[in-house]
Amino acid sequence: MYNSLKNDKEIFEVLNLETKRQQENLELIASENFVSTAVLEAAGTVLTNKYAEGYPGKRYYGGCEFVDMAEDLARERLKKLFNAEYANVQPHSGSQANMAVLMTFLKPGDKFLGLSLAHGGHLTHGSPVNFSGTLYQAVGYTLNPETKTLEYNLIEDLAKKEKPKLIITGASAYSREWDYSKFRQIADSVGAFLMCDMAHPAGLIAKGFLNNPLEYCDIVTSTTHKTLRGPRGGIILVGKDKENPFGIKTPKGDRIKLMSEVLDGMVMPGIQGGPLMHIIMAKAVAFNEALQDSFKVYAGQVIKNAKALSEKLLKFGFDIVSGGTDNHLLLIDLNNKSVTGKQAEISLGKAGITVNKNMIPFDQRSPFVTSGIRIGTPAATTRGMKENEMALIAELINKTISNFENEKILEEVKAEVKDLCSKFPLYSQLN
Ligand code: DSN
Repeated sequence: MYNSLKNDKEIFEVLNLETKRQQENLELIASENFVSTAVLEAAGTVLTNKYAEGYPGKRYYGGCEFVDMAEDLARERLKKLFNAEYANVQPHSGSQANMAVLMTFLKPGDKFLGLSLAHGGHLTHGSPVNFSGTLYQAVGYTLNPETKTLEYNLIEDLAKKEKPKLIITGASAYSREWDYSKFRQIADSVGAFLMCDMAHPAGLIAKGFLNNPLEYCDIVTSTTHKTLRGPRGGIILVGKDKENPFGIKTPKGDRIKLMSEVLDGMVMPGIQGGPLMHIIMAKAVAFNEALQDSFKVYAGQVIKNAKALSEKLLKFGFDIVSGGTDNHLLLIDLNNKSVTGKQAEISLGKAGITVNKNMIPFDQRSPFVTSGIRIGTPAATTRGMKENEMALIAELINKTISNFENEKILEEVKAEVKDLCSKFPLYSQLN
């Protein structure tokens, strides 16, 4: 692989450095993962050459008969994976998937509710620096100050007061389960549409380890590169609703037909032009991998690892927000360790452990400093690491944070990390 790139020495050097960084460091960023070499290869194919504005069978360009096959496969595999009735695999990113949904359900100026970014939500769930917070009236719901978990009564009160047209569920930094049926009741009580952005836990939901938003929400978006372990990109899904078992209100007429026409049109030409056909083919490859039984073993291990890591960190006196995790990530409140999120991210980075600083609920510090870090297990689990390695990783994190200004100890941890990573080889064929 990559032989032709050797002619471009500067770029080849960048590629080698990044490959080595991924191989020799411990990747604990909760939103990252390592794709299979099949997905890597699919993302680097001749399909990148093809313009295919439109949808399979209805394109604005000739010569689309084979990329149509790739997109049909991606859509069908994705529908099977989530038992969905509708799937759109064209959004270039999760943000674009969310933009297409907001623009479908809302008019500029309309009101919606989303989990506040400072409490674990996402930029596109109403942050004032994002289109979602400037085009619309976004109101953030927050977590219970004591338990740091969702408090459905408060959300219901807020919904009744604000009367939003749409409610967004889902988060980027929330380690607990979501009760979508409760959100459905709240949305119905105020006549709002219900959306879920399941980007973080999508792979865990696909294999039945977490509640399934498709059963309750009118519409579901996701990225494809987190727990789903595909190429970087976005998707939009609508669940099956034949008997309308949960009383989901339809906008009008045939829900699926209407949604397909409106949503497809909102993705292209509404907010995007030509789809990235090489990425759509790579998505199809990843969805097929996720359909396999082995992916269920993987997804289950991601959660076991997060729980093991959380329990061990608790023993070292770390304050895990909400006391633990139900999914692939945990948020650590570092206030009792006298270190900021920024300092922790930097010192862990020096020690070869990659994490991101993260606001904790009710954080007193700015997003550039923060009082916490977010840690996730999807990438380490892909390397084959299990509970024993999580125990070692907790020790290494503890050693680093306890000595965050001691360069000698950080060097020691870095060597231990490199040794651990060498036992779980990654992309050896690319060396
Ligand atoms: N930036 C992503 C994350 O890290 O969670 C969300 O899109």
